Amino acid sequence: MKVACQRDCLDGCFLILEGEGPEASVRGDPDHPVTKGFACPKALNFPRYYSSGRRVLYPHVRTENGFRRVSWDQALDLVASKLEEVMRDHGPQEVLVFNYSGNTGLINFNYPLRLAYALNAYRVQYTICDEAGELALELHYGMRYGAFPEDLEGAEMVVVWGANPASSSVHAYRILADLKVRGVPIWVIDPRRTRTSLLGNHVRVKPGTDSVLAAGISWYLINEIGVDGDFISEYTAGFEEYARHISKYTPELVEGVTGVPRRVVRELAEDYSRLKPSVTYIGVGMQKTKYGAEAVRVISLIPALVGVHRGFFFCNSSRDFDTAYLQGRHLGEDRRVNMLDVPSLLSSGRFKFLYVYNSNPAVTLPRSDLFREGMRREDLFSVVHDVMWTETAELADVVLPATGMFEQEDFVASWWHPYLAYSPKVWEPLGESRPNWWVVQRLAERLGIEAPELREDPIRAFEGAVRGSKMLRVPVEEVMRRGYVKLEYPPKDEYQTPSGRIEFVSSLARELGYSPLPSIGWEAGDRRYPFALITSSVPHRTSSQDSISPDEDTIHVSPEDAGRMGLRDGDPVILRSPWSEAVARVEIDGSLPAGVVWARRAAKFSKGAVNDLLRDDKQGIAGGNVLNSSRVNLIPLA
Ligand SMILES: Nc1nc2c(c(=O)[nH]1)N[C@H]1C(S)=C(S)[C@@H](COP(=O)(O)OP(=O)(O)OC[C@H]3O[C@@H](n4cnc5c(=O)[nH]c(N)nc54)[C@H](O)[C@@H]3O)O[C@H]1N2
Ligand SMILES: Nc1nc2c(c(=O)[nH]1)N[C@H]1C(S)=C(S)[C@@H](COP(=O)(O)OP(=O)(O)OC[C@H]3O[C@@H](n4cnc5c(=O)[nH]c(N)nc54)[C@H](O)[C@@H]3O)O[C@H]1N2
Ligand SMILES: [Mo]
Repeated sequence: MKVACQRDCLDGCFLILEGEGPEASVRGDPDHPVTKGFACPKALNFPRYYSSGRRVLYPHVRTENGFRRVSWDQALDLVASKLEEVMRDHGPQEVLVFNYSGNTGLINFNYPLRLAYALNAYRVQYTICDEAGELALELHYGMRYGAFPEDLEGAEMVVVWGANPASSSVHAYRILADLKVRGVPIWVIDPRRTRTSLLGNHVRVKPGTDSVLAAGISWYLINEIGVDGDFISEYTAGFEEYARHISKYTPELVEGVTGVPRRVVRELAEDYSRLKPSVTYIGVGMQKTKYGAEAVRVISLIPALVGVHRGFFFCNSSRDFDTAYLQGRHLGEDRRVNMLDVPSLLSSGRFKFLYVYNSNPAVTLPRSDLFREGMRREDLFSVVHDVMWTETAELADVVLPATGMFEQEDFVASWWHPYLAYSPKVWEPLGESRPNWWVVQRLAERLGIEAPELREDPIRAFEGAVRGSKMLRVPVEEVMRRGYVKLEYPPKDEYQTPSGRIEFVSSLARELGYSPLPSIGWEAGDRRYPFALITSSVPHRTSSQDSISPDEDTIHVSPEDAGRMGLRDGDPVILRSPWSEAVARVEIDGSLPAGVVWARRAAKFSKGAVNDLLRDDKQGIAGGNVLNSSRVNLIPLA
């Protein structure tokens, strides 16, 4: 049985699944051009994970003494009547549908929003991941697609900038490891030493200063090494103004701000000039900083200086599918609230009805402590549809069981490679679990919503969304029959900006009210919170998923800081941010520089969670998050 992984991950694997239940086996499809016959540790664990005791098997309703199992009819009747009550007493502006990326199947992700639109309710603006960086690319390039896996395979040089594919994209890591064997230079820009940084020249930039480092590389190219004048005059606009802007970021200033010696900045600039085509693999991790999307702008413009068409990769999800149709946007008003604001809004009394699917915001949002506080409000009715008993589900008024990855059909597209895959239903749903679209259809019936979109068969809905696509050249039935097909992206040298060129000075930015030139910047440190707190992915988990037993994570501290503070492995410390505290055990970690502490994404400590401590303010662009610009103090507890 062949299935497509629906996790929010670049690799978008095509898997071979044998058997049903915990003993089933998973391997990568050897014929798939990117999966190439191997799977990551998460996928190998899927059969056990999806068969585990953490599954929500039946609908449950909260009572005074815990959850009580009810029938689907009872649960749906209750949810529909509460929803009607809130709509009548407070109006749709007090109803919030919160979803994100627990399942990235195009149907499972999008279809349920039809209910939100039909009600004129609020939905969320997706700002927790890479959206700000995506807009950053659009400002200068039109569409955001860049290098594909085959471009990476053919690169003469690779710069991995604030990403850790050894954890977050094992198929990209495999390509990098092969390139290293072939002697292709690899640069890795990351404050931490990682398995990826061991592949090449490791540049230990100070957290949050990447836009300045990118300006420094550009400075050398423009002022000393030379740029590709022919390319610049044929394919770009605004170079002179950009060059003047960059001239402020002198080697002295760049070295002082980023901590990277100017000799290294120059060497990297020389490699950019000498080794072509290169691919700069830009990380979401780096982008989650105060100037993260600005850094994406400057980094993405380096290839334009040396004459490489779209020589970057950040997110290839530019697709011409009619997502608006799949989401039913025509059914009502487009009311959105920035995800990052949801914890503070909920805890301050906003929204009376909350419907969560595909997400575990009680541990994945910044200020997750406020999210949990909000969920405890008496005047909030909350419904969580999830596969597992998560931290968010535990706080809900009604918990509904969702089908696991192999128990539902869907179409899956990657944000790295160009293949669209079909994943059939191959396991019987466990317990009474149901897919996302099924639940909203049943609610719509009960609410008397007439719109045929809320009765539409999900496969037909998907067909409606791809009917006009130029990228998908075959009928949906053929995707289902073949398993996966390659989407056709526009050529690399086509730029969909108003001028049809790479715009060093972005006209779209001007139109949207952003600075037409990248706003290069960095934040000063804060003595009261002397440690930069970085969180990132780990190989055996996707965000908050994949754990079968309860978590207790550690806070990683550099040997220098631990030595200075007299901390040993396992010692408890208070982690204090300007608004919240947690208690965690220390793990001394030689991969960290002094002044930086690390935990895995969505880590849970002996008291509190790492996300409680994180900043919820925004980047200048697209309301993007600044999770990795968070700061804490460490206070030994013993
Ligand atoms: N195994 C696994 N794979 C995943 C995921 C997962 O949870 N687990 N999540 C998926 C998702 S949703 C995403 S968005 C991607 C993310 O994948 P990546 O882009 O690789 O992101 P992260 O793993 O969060 O962080 C990568 C690196 O950014 C570094 N970093 C942090 N701050 C800075 C900085 O200021 N400057 C620089 N230069 N580097 C910095 C961190 O030290 C870390 O090593 O991975 C996807 N793949
Ligand atoms: N500290 C810190 N926090 C982070 C990040 C970080 O780097 N550091 N990264 C952020 C990023 S990049 C991302 S993308 C977000 C991800 O944040 P979330 O969207 O919350 O993602 P997950 O934790 O992967 O999973 C969400 C839930 O979806 C459920 N689910 C899976 N499949 C289905 C389904 O078919 N139906 C339903 N109804 N539910 C399903 C899972 O069981 C899980 O409970 O986390 C963000 N949070
Ligand atoms: Mo993400």
